[in-house]
Amino acid sequence: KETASSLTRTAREEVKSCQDPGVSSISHNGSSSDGPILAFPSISTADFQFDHDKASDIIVEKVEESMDKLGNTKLVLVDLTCRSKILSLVRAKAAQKNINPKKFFTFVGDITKLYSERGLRCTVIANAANWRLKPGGGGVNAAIFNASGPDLEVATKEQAKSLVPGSAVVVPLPSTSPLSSKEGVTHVIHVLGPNMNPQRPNCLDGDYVKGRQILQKAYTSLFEGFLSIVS
Ligand code: AR6
Repeated sequence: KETASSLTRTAREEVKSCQDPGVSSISHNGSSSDGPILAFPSISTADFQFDHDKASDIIVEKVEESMDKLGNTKLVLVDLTCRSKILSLVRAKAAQKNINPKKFFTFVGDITKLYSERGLRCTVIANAANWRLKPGGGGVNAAIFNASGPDLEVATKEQAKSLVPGSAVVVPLPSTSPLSSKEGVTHVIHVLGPNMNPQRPNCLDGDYVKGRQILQKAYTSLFEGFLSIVS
């Protein structure tokens, strides 16, 4: 049976063995001289079961398209573990396309604790939402709503009641939310991606022609939403 301390040790060793060098050695230290950072999860690739290889092509393509518009801002793809397949696919494809690693990089961590646990201050975070914009349901959606307290649900309702696949909504986070006070998050952008899971609404039944278009639109809406906040 594993004890709490052996689990902590395992987690520490896992982080150490990651390629992810952490914040201190990569100059993304969140200091005030840095521009705003958008941290985003890989939309649709867990609960919504979208193919990882296809999703990674779209992420890199959409990041590349946004590069010229970023100014002093940065984009960061986040996942919980360094064994994340989507992170390694995206890292490899971004390197192949010579995408500037100072403007776009991957990062291992809980998107709701990036500053407190990993020292990376991201003022804007994206959520892989559901169409009703409801808390719970698992994945990153549950984590973000839990970490925000009730403020996010109230603030979200003021902006939108629902989302169609491929769209995003920018929600200013009240300063009373713990995600704002502890992590420095000012906005959450909810994004609804394509769904390939028959157990979830609007399943595309493996139609990757539609799925691709919707995921492309989702990332376009996300990055445009981010740029509209920071410009
Ligand atoms: N921090 C960073 N990344 C995370 C975290 C976290 N705390 N939690 C999960 N991920 P998913 P989807 C990663 O399933 O496929 C929800 O129930 C995860 O490893 O959250 O778009 C909603 O209500 C994966 O790489 O989103 C919707 O109904 C990525 O986040 C549905 O799931 C997205 O995984 C959306 O499914």
